Amino acid sequence: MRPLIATLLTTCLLSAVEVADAFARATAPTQKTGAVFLRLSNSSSSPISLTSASTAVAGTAELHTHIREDGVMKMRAVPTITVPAQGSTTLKPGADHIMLFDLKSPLVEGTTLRLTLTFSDASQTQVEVPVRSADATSADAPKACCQGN
Ligand SMILES: [Cu+2]
Repeated sequence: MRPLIATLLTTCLLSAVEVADAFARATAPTQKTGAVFLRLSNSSSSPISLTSASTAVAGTAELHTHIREDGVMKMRAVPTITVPAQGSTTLKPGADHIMLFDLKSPLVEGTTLRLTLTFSDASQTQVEVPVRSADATSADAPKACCQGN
């Protein structure tokens, strides 16, 4: 067994799911809901599901997806979001996302929020989530071009 894998196995509290490219969208002062997007990569040989999320900045956090119903895109709460074995799942605008309800204060662009993710293997991961603009579509810092996309 190669040394890197041996190291990972000995630190067994580490989740097999790695989080990347997390971002939240800035919210208006009166807005009580927000959304977080990120990519989950599963390095293990079995599927692992994201089962819950929580953050101090919101009363509750739900796992959501978008479905098309009668030609209209609607949001639905889902119990879990599965990350395939040796694969990845991307939570992105218009698809799966983490929905924040009952925001304690607006999400301000340029700040960060701390999110705790719990997985079906009982592991937990804390993520520092940067807040991007209200219409951000990726974790990248905003570009001057691309208005109206
Ligand atoms: Cu939602």
